Amino acid sequence: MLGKLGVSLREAIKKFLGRPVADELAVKELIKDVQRALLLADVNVGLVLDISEKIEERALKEKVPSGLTRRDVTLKVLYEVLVEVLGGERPPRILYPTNKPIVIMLVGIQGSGKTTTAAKLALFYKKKGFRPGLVCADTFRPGAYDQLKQLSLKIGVPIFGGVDGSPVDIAERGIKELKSSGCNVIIIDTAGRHKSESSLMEEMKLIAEKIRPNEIMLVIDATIGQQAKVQAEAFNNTTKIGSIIVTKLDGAAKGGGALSAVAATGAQIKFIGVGEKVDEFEVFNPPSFVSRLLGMGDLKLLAEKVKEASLREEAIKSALAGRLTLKDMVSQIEGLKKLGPLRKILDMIPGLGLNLPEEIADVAQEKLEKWTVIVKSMTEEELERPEIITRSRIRRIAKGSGVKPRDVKELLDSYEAMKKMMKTLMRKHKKGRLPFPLKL
Ligand SMILES: Nc1nc2c(ncn2[C@@H]2O[C@H](COP(=O)(O)OP(=O)(O)OP(=O)(O)O)[C@@H](O)[C@H]2O)c(=O)[nH]1
Ligand SMILES: [Mg+2]
Repeated sequence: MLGKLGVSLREAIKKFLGRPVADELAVKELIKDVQRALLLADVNVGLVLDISEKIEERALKEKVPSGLTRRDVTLKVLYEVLVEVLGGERPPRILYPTNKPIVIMLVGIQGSGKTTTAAKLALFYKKKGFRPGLVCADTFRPGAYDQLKQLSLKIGVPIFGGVDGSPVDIAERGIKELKSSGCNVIIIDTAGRHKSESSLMEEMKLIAEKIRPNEIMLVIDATIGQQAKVQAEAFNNTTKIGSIIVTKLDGAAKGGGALSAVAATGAQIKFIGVGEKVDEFEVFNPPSFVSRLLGMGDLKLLAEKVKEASLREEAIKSALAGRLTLKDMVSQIEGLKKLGPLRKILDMIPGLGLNLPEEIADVAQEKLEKWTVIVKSMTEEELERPEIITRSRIRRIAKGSGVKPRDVKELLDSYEAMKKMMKTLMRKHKKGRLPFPLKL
């Protein structure tokens, strides 16, 4: 997939990894190689400059969390910037039928791959357990029906078409017939008589008004590179229920240009075609796409590791730096819990020899929620100096927050335990016995 672009990006990374240190020079060289690869793949020059700037800025400035290297951070940045360029982390929202059948209409200029894609899409839904049906509303090209019929036989999906009438008539009849025979995903293949996007959009609007599909998918041929932008833009401005399928990405020298240009318009790419066969088709998910492109399946993992490591550092530092108040504790635990069990985090600091009190390490989510409410029922004074909280105050706080007095007591006990632990940690730090650098 994206043969050449992938190869040159992977070579750039290999070269970068082969450098003795990931210094400014190495990062700049990597960026140059990435630029070259992207430009060759027909990615827009402005976009390439934008990408380069972002990588340079972030790769050299972002903090390197302990346990990781500048190299890790640079690769993470490269991965993240490319994912962003292709549409971001969020997976595409594929439309599925609920209790009502859905109708999907495919449009696109001549030869873009609509008919092939109609069958691919039908197979995709069939594999997911739905009951797709195909409609051939292409009355323009002789043999259009036969082509789709052949494909439908191959994948074992019912088809409607090959009858007289206007495309709209055929589509309407097809939808009705397939629905009544139990299909719940109806895919309409239309004619691609258009060479330009403007006439295509006109006709698309006309047909769509009549048959009211749930989704219109524009099929774009990746071999046109960044020119895909014009089509995607016109399409995006014409319909609100549109998404995009980019075909022929297998070996398309300009595929990178096509994908990035489409993504830049804000249109959503939902699927890609990666071969002539009916199963050479996939959901377009930028994170996994970029990981494969860069030949590093675990780049997403690395990105998460880097993020987590710096969060962890922050959390520990702020817990140690500030005098821990009761209010802080609850939010601290909340924050730390997001990083996994607290104990595991502190265990990661080698040689600390710290035993976290059980009751804090294992604070359950419900308890944490309870504590959050309890803290809100306390006065500022109580929060600052918990030692003034007498039994009668405990009863009042419990009442105010709708919990039992023993819940309030438990929070106070946990707070004492945590404070003690922090003191031990601080003592170790002052004696210079903390194995990690800490700027307090
Ligand atoms: N390599 C490759 N070829 C593809 C892909 N998708 C479609 N094709 C080929 O592209 C050619 C055109 O595909 P069609 O599906 O007939 O395109 P169309 O948009 O229906 O064409 P018209 O109906 O004439 O507008 C065929 O030879 C397909 O096999 C793909 O993802 N990869
Ligand atoms: Mg066709």
